[in-house]
Amino acid sequence: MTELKPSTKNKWWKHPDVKKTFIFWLIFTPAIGIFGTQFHVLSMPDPASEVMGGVIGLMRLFTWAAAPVAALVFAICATALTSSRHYGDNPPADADHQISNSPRANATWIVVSAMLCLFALVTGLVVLQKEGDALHEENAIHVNVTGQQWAWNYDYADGARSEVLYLPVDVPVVFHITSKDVKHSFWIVEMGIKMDANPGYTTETAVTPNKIGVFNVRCAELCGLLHAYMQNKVHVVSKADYEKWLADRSALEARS
Ligand SMILES: [Cu+2]
Repeated sequence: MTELKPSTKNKWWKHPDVKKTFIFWLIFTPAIGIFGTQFHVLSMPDPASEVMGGVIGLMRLFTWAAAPVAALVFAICATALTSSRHYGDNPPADADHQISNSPRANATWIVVSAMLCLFALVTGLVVLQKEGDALHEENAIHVNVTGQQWAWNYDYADGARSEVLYLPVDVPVVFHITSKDVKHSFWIVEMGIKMDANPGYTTETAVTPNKIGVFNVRCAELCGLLHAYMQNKVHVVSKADYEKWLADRSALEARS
């Protein structure tokens, strides 16, 4: 193998392939970031709670944080695919630009990946905290949620049971969740909350719906044959409509 002059050997960044990779990286980073964040908007529902707004914001932030890393992998691939080939058994004269076994490169990558993990952890916990906030609201409505193969039932504080979830807008609601048979997961898609429903145990989650409309409740834990159909709707209505629904429902139950 041809030895390189020490001055050239140390300046690996002057290698044409490294420069090419850098240019690819400069192009790919914003491309992945922009495409990724637009893709999230297309695939995620319009938020119906502050928590979901936070989740979508987090997905965008993580996409931008991951874009330079993904872009580096793609840039190296693109350089490898577009650089001139080398044939023969011997390595090319300039092959000594590898950075494997470089303590500095290892240390840099460990520090960068640790910082990225820490960033993801801290920003994730901040959004999770928002979900926790509604748990401690004094004016919150409490609803017991029971999952069973393959339906959700809702018990309100007044003892009445409903197969449809009605909630007033802008009022915090605490869900006490359990299961009658196997593990399920209570998921209100547009509100960004999801919590396991375990038999013999009650879990809690809370949210404040901030948009009037009809949203999806699904099971997010594979729970048997009809798991995919274990879904119903949550109706978020004005406070007046909610009171009316409660009164109508009580009247219906009194008659039956
Ligand atoms: Cu399920």
